Amino acid sequence: MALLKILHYPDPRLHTVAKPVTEVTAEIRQLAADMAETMYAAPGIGLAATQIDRHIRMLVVDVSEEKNSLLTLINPRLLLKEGESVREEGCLSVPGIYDKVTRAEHIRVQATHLDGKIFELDATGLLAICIQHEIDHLDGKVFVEYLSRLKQARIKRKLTKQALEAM
Ligand code: K1U
Ligand code: ZN
Repeated sequence: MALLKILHYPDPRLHTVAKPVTEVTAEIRQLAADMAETMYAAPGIGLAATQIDRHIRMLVVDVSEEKNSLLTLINPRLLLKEGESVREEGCLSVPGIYDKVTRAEHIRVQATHLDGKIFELDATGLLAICIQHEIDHLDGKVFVEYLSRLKQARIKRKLTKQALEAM
């Protein structure tokens, strides 16, 4: 297994729209395992392939306290969005920044499993929020884009400065 490098905002590669996975190969299964390891090590509760500069439609999530409920979603597709929930979000690609985002409270998502089978999942609460956040990454959208232009500009300045200082 391997720890993968996570891209940081405002890296333009975070705005790439990911392509569907055409076949669940051994390479895809290995990438999913590496993504899970990277997510747990960060630590985080989700990770999209976009964040590790692989532009394919795959994400991992585990919102459990015990870190024993890993879900891998390949080619996820939102079938239903219901209600509204406002929650503070963070992002491994936007370190140190947390802000409130409004999303659907209940979702139904269709996805392909690592065994190649298609399944449907109903999610509410943090799991629903996290899956929506990760699907946004696959569509090239970072959560700060829900914030005001002023906040986005401040975050961009702060993270660019941090990146330059780290060089
Ligand atoms: O996509 C990502 O960058 C992962 C992100 C997922 C997420 C968090 C909160 C709301 C929506 C989506 C994170 O995991 S940020 C880190 C985090 O939330 C966390 C870290 C350790 C323990 C508990 C939470
Ligand atoms: Zn994120």
